[in-house]
Amino acid sequence: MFAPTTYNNKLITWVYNVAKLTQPDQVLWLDGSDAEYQRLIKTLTAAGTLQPLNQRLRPNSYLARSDPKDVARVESRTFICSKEEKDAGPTNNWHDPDEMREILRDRFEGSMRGRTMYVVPFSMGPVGGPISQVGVELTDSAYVALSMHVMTRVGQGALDVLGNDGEFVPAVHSVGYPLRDIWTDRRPDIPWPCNEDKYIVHFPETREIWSYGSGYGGNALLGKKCYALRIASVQARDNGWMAEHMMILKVTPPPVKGIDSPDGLLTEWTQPEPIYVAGAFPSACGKTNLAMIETPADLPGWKFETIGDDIAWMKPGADGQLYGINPEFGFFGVAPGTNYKTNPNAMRAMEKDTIFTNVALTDDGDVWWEGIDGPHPAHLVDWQGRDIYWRAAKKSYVLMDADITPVKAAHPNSRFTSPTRNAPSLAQEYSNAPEGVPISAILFGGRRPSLVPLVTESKSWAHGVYMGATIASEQTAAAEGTVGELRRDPMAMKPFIGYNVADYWQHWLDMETIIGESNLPVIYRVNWFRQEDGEFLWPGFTQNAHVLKWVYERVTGKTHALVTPLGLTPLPAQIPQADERLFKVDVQGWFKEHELSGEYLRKMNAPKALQRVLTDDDASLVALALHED
Ligand code: GTP
Ligand code: SPV
Ligand code: MN
Repeated sequence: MFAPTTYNNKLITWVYNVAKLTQPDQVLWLDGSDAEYQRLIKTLTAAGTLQPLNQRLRPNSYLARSDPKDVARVESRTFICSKEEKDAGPTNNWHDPDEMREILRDRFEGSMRGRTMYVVPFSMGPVGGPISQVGVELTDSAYVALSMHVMTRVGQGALDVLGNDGEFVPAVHSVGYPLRDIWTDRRPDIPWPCNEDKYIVHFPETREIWSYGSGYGGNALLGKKCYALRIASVQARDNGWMAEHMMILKVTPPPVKGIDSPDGLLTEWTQPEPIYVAGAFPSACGKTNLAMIETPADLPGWKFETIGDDIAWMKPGADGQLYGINPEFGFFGVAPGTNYKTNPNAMRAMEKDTIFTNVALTDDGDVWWEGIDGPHPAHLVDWQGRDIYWRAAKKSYVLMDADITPVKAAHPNSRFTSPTRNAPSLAQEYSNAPEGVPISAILFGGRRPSLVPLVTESKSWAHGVYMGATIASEQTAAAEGTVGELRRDPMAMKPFIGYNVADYWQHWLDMETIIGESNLPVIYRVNWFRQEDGEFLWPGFTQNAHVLKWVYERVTGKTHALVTPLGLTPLPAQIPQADERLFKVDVQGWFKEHELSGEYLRKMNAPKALQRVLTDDDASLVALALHED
């Protein structure tokens, strides 16, 4: 058994105190080794939480089915417990920290009885890297411990970085399903223990996380949204950097022909420098797809490589540029809709070493979901473990109950958990540039069926911040709520800003002076989702590479752009693949949009600078409207 080597008093005392409160049967420190990973798998298969998949088709891969009531992040049960309510702001649920500590004491008292408490020391970012940080999660879920193994860098390395008195973010997690009462009366465990009562709690001032009642995703893998976004966004504000819900992508153009040699026989080719693009899109709106984009057939020679798919930590470097890392070690990606056409790199990443959660199971022991390649198998076991049958006439799987109820085979928020290293598209900088990659452009996108053009370059940093602040997008299945409803999701961070959204926007505005004008990334608003008559106007997926190419040409000063009231857009010849309706400016529609955005910014008490940008945009629109009349 692994005995931790740490003399960090704060850590040891905290582990002791949490164990005293939660009363697990044993405490196990994780070392992050492969042997340990396999031990966790064994524990979980014995408990019925994991089911081995066909090891020939999916080596080292497993299926988990969650409780049907524990399938996504619970934003309504997520709390920011700052001392003052105004510091949580209008986008967060605030609760008084002292009161919350009492509630938590009550919930966590004895909550791990009969279970093992895993101590999971982890590094967000390469171990010891200049932007990296350490956290420790205490969890009574082996599934969470296993998932942390994939998603973060677990083990002694993180403890070594901590040393005797290093700081770490403490994160306590319990599924809230103890197996014993105070007297030793036992109840049997179940495959997906959880509790109806859920609390996902953050104390931003003391940088602590407490999560109770859920075992799913961002609710439970505390390095991800709770730490790397909610707590880190507060640290970032305090220290002049940024923690964002962004993918990072490397874009390399083809070599260009240089001057021919005097004899005319030798052609010299030079390879232009790559650029790095970050992009914020709300949950389940295409970050993973874009991060893993393949070169389309009509852009030979262009290369796109993955740095990260969900989270970016970005700090100004010594040369003034903004450097970004992906602090994660794995992908926790949306399964439905993923196939060898839409995201071949994700498909390859999950060919092995993957934990699938809430997808369907085929008769030959492989996984299946809506939108995967190939025909519909006649029979599947759905994400809830029920037999379902394909009915072509109904274009649906059905249950053979009295009503022949149509059902989804996989849950819309079913996910794959795969190691980052499995992605063939991974850029070498992911592992060999712990100092991060210089970010030249930032994309903001959302699902907008109308109005918003394919791509618009901001007129200034503040204009770009305004573009991010006013992102609206259709609700997806990544959190509870009504799918399809348009909701505001500023910088795709609405559920993840650990403090007041108005202060967050001010921090974004302040980054202009922190980074300095000559090093500022250029901000773009993009929209892959514009529709007409219910059809997407843009094919999206690999075709998004054309937008990336245009962004590359813009930030490297290689091309002009069309000036519009809303910002700069490509000249028609620059993206000939794009239907002109993708760029149509519906003036009346935008007036309405500005009205709503203005209302929203005022309601959020946005910095005046953002409200001014909106007024300027509106004035440009008036000019256009007059011109058109
Ligand atoms: P989180 O992991 O929840 O933060 O989300 P993500 O942003 O990584 O989402 P992901 O890439 O998994 O989004 C997948 C969804 O976006 C699927 O429904 C895809 O079909 C859809 N999608 C991705 N790219 C495109 C695109 O270019 N066009 C269209 N129409 N849909 C897209
Ligand atoms: C998201 O919802 O943005 C995710 C999935 O990336 S989760 O980790 O569950 O938050
Ligand atoms: Mn996400």
